[in-house]
Amino acid sequence: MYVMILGAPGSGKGTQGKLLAAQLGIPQISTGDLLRAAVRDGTPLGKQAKGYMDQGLLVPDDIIIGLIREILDSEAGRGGVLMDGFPRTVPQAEAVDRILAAKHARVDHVALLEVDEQELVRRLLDRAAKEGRSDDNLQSIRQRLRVFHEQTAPLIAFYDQQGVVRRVPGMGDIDAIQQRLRKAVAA
Ligand code: B4P
Repeated sequence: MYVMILGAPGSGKGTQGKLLAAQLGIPQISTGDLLRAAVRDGTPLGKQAKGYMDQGLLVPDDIIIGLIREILDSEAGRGGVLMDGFPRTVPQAEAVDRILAAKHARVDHVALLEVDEQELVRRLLDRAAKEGRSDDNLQSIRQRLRVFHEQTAPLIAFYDQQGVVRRVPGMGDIDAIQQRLRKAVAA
């Protein structure tokens, strides 16, 4: 099963993705986590990505598509994957469709977490106070929200055409949201 979690920064993609992947018994892949690990390890990928991430911009598509292709072609990606934070642009979504089609597979579900903008900012500032992530400052958060509306929101129409979007209210208690998400991808 190939499942994507789509949502604005702070919508709970990482939080919910981990729980859902464990329940479905498939690996969870977060492009954000992979990029942060690369930055931490000072790899060539991390050096390329850091400037974009700190400014709240997307890392260029060719870099991200190469990263995802490697995972989907590996043993770990063979039986299905839950992706959070990917895809984020229409070219990324088109690329994953091509990669999966070559394996006679397709995207099964795209869960869209819907959260009010005020709550998104509150969560990210709260995380900034707790974890000090370098892109969780007000300027970068505003930029990430702009990028979401301009570059990622068009994916909703892209996947609506495939009939795979499951809209999930993402406000409230983490466990309650998880229950809604499980129901949505089981439908
Ligand atoms: P990500 O790591 O994906 O970060 P994000 O969109 O900001 O959301 P995140 O996953 O952290 O937040 P979440 O909603 O889980 O990306 C970071 C950067 O990497 C991007 O800006 C970009 O530069 C780059 N990147 C990543 N993927 C890319 C791609 N495909 N293409 C190009 N560039 C890419 O949760 C946020 C907080 O809310 C957490 O602290 C959590 O504890 C809290 N929370 C969650 N649910 C809650 C709830 N119900 N109630 C209260 N708090 C909650």
